[in-house]
Amino acid sequence: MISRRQFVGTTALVASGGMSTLAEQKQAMNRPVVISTWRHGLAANEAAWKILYKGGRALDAVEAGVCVSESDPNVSSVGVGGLPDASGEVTLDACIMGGNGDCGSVAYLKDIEHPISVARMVMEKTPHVMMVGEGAKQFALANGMKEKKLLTPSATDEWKKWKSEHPDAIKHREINIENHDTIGLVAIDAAGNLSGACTTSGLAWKLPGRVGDSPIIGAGLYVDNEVGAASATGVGEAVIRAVGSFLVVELMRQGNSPQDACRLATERVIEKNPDWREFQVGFIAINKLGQVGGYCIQPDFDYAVHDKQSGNRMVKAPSRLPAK
Ligand code: SD4
Repeated sequence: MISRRQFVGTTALVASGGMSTLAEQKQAMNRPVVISTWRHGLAANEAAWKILYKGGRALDAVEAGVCVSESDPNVSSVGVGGLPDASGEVTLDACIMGGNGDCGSVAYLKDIEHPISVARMVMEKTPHVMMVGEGAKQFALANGMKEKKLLTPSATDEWKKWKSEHPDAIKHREINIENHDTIGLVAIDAAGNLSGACTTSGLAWKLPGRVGDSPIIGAGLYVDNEVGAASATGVGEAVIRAVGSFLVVELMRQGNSPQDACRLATERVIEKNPDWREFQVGFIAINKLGQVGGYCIQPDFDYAVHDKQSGNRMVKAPSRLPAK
């Protein structure tokens, strides 16, 4: 029997897609689909697609996808290539979520290449949702992860340069608006199950101990199997104030398309952050039909989409501010 929640979700989707019958809705379904933030999302999508096109689970696909970015030394906001905090230490944040409220998260994690896999272990092997710092690291090591030095030579050079130019004051928002290419990746599999993953080294030169939106369920990532999934990129403090990804999913539940939900959530971020013109926030979203969307404040955000019809490609997100 269809639950009231399922009925409401389905009705909203039919309304948002302009479809009148469930048969029409089924025909319009685009599954599987994976989408992810920024250009490095293309490689992440490839890895996720290898699992999705064979009928694999969205949860496995999202983890495999973002692991590619975490291992890439050229991606300077995620994993091994991540830029450090103000003291020169790389600290990582990540979370993962399945469609039924199942989620796990790690924050302020050091010396581990794949925080997303630790987040998944928190979800699957503990009664907890979130682990941080040394406790999270010891948990990872006890569960088979290897310790690894994360600061690359080029990240060290960049940090030294920044340090010499900013010997005293740390104003992290001012100095970090260029550094925002966290990977958020959300997918729907052939069976119609949704999952998402989000992983980052956070804002470069952040105050030691700072944690952003990316490992916070509801802020950097949210998934509801009956509605859709969303992830955020950009200045985490601004996203947290609006509980951004949860808001995108709730806006889809109310009948908005993924595109409109991302736009409306960005408007909420703008309302909650008077200095919104000074920084970037972007959202991506996917709904139960496999429709996707994205929206951002500054006009420089694009996301990668991989589906059967069109393969893997970049899509430029519409922005609140026009190109300069
Ligand atoms: C954070 N949202 O830690 C992250 C930063 C980032 O794309 O790069 N996002 O605030």
